[in-house]
Amino acid sequence: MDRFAVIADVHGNRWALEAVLEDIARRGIRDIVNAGDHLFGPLDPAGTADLLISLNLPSVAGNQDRELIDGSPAEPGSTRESNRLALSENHLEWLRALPARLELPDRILMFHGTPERDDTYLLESVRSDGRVVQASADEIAGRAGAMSHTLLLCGHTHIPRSLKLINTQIVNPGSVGLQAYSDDQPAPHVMETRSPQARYAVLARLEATWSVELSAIDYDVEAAARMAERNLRQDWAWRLRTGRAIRPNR
Ligand SMILES: [Mn+2]
Repeated sequence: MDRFAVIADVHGNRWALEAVLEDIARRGIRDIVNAGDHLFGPLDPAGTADLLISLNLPSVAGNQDRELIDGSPAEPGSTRESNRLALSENHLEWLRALPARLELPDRILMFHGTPERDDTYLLESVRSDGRVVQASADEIAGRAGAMSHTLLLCGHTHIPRSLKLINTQIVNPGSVGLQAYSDDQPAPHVMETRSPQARYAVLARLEATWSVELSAIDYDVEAAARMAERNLRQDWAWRLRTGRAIRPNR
């Protein structure tokens, strides 16, 4: 794996995934790894699952993949319920088989949030007032644990970032399928790239180090946004079209 692409947080956006795969192929890159949260959302979970299963990429599970396969009942009318209804047993089997962490050749470790938790941010911190800030080196080191890998690959925040801490390169490629969201844990906050483009990363080995390219590409945003609208999710449609989490009051 001297040159490969990293994708994450596809969130059922098959249109964005297809565009990213095309861009990766256009560049002659054959190896791709996937850091999780593959299907969750009001778009095309089954079509996305079919495509990802056919690709057979080294992949880990995200927190919202876990929510689709845990045994707890889904709230009627929730995304979780509609996704479970849309997915076949084959799709769910595929999700169940995904590991939380994956060791890749040459001391590369991939996970969704942090090595220990799929629902914790690694490179960002949410302050108690809801401000999202870049995590300090101490915070990142505390969450990452022993930094014995040359490369850590994560997702979950949907914010593309790359940084080097001591001897470890840490890369979050950003989200293929959803450029903005809001969450109420650990405090109410928003995450947003403020651009509708799909994100992924290309990594290339340069002797003992890695060069990292964070890519942003166009895709058929309208097709995805119209699907969100068809599923009565105006919030998702706005986020897909703008890369912003909250629609301003008019
Ligand atoms: Mn996630």
